Amino acid sequence: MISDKVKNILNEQINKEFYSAYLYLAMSAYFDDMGLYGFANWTKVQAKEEVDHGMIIFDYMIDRDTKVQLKQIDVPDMNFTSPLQVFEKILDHELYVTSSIESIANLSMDECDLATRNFINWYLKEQVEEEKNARDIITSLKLFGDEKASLYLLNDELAKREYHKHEYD
Ligand code: OFO
Repeated sequence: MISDKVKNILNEQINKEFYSAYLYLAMSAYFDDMGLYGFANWTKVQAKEEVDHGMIIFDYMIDRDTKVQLKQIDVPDMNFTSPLQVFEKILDHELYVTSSIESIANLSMDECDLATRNFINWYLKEQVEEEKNARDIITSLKLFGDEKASLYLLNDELAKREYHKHEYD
């Protein structure tokens, strides 16, 4: 049985994952507008993965016979000024999500909910990858971002990202 505290924090996390999808979609639209279609692709694929993250928690709550409460999704700030600024926002956002996943891990331990503690490990691992992806792109943008030819090459690289449904394993 999931406690009320764990139920609430999981419901909040579903909302954060769907907000993340919204945020990445807003970024994708910005890049598309600039003609940076590879960047637009990368952020759109990420948006789809965020929906998967939300759905995995949704399914877990259903499996545990726990009430899902959907909350309003905030509108993301769409004032983007450059590819580097967008990826810095992504890193900040993912650091925030990591800390909220860590809060779930800590709360599930406090509540002796070992199933949720075990479940959330997948997200802890996922966050390491998401932070690294953002950091790597920031590094490239800082090194070469001012040169049009390099931005074009990076855009080409990001165009290769393909969406694969994120499954919980
Ligand atoms: Fe769901 O990991 Fe990004 O936000």
